[in-house]
Amino acid sequence: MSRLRVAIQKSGRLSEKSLALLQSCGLRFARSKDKLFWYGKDFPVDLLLVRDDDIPRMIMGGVCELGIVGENVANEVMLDRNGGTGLSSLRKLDFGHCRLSLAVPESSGISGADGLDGKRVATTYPALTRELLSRQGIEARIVELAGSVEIAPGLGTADAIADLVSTGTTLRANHLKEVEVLFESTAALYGTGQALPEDKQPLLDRLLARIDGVLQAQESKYVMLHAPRAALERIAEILPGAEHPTLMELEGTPDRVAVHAVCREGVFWEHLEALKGAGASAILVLPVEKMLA
Ligand code: PRT
Ligand code: ZN
Repeated sequence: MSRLRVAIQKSGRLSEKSLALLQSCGLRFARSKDKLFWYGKDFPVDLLLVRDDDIPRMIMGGVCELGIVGENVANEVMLDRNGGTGLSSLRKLDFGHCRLSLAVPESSGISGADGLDGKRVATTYPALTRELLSRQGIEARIVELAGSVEIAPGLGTADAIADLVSTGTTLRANHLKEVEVLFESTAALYGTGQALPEDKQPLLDRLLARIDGVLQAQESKYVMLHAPRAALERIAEILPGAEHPTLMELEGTPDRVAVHAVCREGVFWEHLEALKGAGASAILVLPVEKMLA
């Protein structure tokens, strides 16, 4: 029987959440410690555990059909390969958030990309940095480094860096200031962008539908409340992202109804207070575990 392979990062910032996403889709694996291959038990999808940098090329080379990797890494490979056919983002995921930013020594007078023409910019993302700068008409001298980019200005090998930032702690510890965000990145699910062979495509479609269900459920809440019939219109306006709420009669009180709704946006205390203000009572907000449209 045909199977799919998904590559995820073996150990790093994306590992845990990549695995958790697949597990939320009902995938279970026979884990083999230290091995790179986990066999999918209930659903014919196997895991490859590798370095994140290898994932785009594994998809392009046909080693696996899918992979979860940062957009920063995937875009670097695509640009390096002149547009990189055989790699395409299928779903943006809500983890691995970071930004590729320009940073300069605290004492530097450079205040953004426009001060970098002809200057040396150290980065582990040479193709992406060159592309993003040249879109602004800036031609910098890219100094490609394998790691520890943040120490390059102090060593005198670069005037600026283009590096990933999340909290900014690393920059501060190295007396660098962030002067411009070049690229916002999250983790994403990548595939080849082409239709798979007939035996595999239905499997991919099923997996994508489950992933969509998980992503939607993460954002959604199930809200239940009691409300006067007269306030229904106002209440429907307040419920964030709710489509077609369900109305139910409340035994013995014909002017009050129970409202149930799936809200596809965050439900905050402010919403609950506004609902109460509009006449709602007995308001309950429940997490949604699974969803299939
Ligand atoms: O071993 P392997 O090659 O698989 O792992 P890796 O060390 O290359 O990658 P890893 O696990 O560090 O990062 C994997 C992915 O996580 C990256 O490609 C990004 O898409 C995403 N990500 C999110 C980050 C960060 N946040 C991040 N802060 N990747 C790296 N960093 C680094 C950054 O390079 C800098 O050194 O963290 C430092 C800055 O962090 P702050 O919080 O001090 O600003
Ligand atoms: Zn890496």
